[in-house]
Amino acid sequence: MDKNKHEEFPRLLNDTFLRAARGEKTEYTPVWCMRQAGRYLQEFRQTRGDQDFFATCRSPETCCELTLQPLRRFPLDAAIIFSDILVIPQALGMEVVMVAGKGPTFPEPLKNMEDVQKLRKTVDVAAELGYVFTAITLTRHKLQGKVPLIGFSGAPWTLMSYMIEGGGSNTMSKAKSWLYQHPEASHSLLKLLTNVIVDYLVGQVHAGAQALQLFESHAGHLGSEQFAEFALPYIQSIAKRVKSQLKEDGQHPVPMIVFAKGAHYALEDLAQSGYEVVGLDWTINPQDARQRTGKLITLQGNLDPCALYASKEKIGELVKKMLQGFGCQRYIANLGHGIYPDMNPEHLGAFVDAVHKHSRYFNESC
Ligand code: 1CP
Repeated sequence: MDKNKHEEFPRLLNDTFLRAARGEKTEYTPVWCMRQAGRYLQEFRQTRGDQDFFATCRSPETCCELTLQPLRRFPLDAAIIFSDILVIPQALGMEVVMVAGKGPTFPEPLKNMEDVQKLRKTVDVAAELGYVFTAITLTRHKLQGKVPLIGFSGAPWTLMSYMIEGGGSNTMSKAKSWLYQHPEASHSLLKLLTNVIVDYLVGQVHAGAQALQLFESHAGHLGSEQFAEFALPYIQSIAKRVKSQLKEDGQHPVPMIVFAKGAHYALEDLAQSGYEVVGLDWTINPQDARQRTGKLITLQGNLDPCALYASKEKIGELVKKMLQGFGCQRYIANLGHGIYPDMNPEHLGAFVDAVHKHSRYFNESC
């Protein structure tokens, strides 16, 4: 990858999100929203049209357009590249299709160790996922330095659970049965995923991503012991390896965010897992989170997405309370999970405005 490409990118005009992520002082609290490029926007639905979801993911121009749409509406402090976490199982050789009304589906999920053996042992990420890198580079140019661009990946356990369940699941019982019945096979699959994720995230930075978020969306299905055995070591290894690879490549480091949904039991461990930022879901109380993690990391989150169903006035009150709970520095505001398709975009606007308005006032005094 051409390292010098970075020098050609437009100059960054708003680095508030990056400064907060690095633990530097900010005049106000930066804010973005998980799934900000999504179906709740009429223009998103129009652009997506009837096109197959993964065909959209493979079209850099469309990914770029979808990424930019929420920024035209709201003064968000970061963009996140439109893609999906399930492009990695595809790169490993699995078929994933989007079934209307059902979500992403694997026609042939993993059933046993023999199926793991059939996966690609190594993945040339530039060849298999180069379309994501192209989308990132294009978006960096089209953003014109307005805000930083976040790249992302699913974390190993979350990807493993989709590959075994074959789609979404309430219990994750098939994937969890592997952890109890086939711990060794589970570890070899998790290791394989970790290797691909590291190359994929490094490639995203080379392509122009200015921060990275790792989504361990299914952490809540693991208890603390299984998280410690099957999730945390891989999460830690990803941060360490991505950072050392970037250094070796002569690339600037970028802040890394870990979002382990439902892993409140592991908050202290996550705070020391090598990430600059820990993303929180809405089940964690902001004051408790701050107390348990100290002032050494930046926290991100965590308004209940369903709070966007409340009136704009109520959203303002909830934001004020959330900002007070987290304290004014080392904080990035977000929802505790992605925005839902039936939500009113204006209410996301009210959320963003309330964060900016109230935090300017709070941050003056600290
Ligand atoms: O047709 C559509 O538009 C389908 C909806 C949709 C969208 C908008 C899917 C299917 N993926 C996406 C984009 C997406 N996915 C982004 C875009 C950037 C942004 O945030 O704006 C991101 C970051 C993801 C990541 C993702 N995909 C996660 C991790 C985040 C999370 O929500 O926890 C997960 C779990 C997925 C899987 C997935 N993809 C799509 C759906 C409906 C799901 C969930 C399936 C399930 O578990 O039932």
